[in-house]
Amino acid sequence: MSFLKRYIFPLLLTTAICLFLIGALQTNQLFSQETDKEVKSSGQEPAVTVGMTNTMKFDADTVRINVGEMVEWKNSSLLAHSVTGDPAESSVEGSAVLPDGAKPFDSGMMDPEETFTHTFEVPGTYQYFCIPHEGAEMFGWVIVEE
Ligand SMILES: [Cu+2]
Repeated sequence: MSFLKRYIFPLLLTTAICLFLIGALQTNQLFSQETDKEVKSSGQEPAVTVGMTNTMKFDADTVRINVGEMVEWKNSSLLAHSVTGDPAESSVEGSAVLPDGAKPFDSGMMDPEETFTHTFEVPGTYQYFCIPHEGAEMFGWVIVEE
């Protein structure tokens, strides 16, 4: 009995924990595959990809696309950033400027390597900003042509 208590039970417990962790990892992988599928099934490829840098800039800071095209942002830095085209989220007036009739957009906080996409349906010039670096004037512009 003491042999069971000292060796077998801890071994069983460890095995159970390992199996649980493996199960959790697999579930996570399944979820992320699902997300990939959803993104791909939207069928749209980004017209352009904009990086986000350690020096608190969007790179390129200005991009030109046509109506209906999608822009992808990738946080290619070690900092958290956001892509925010929503005047309601800004603390300085003029950080976000949208054409009339355009819907605001906001990535929320993006950790390193995260991506965000937005499709632009209304022509005009959009100015967006990064919430944590608004004070450093981390701004970007999307010019959407008809
Ligand atoms: Cu930023």
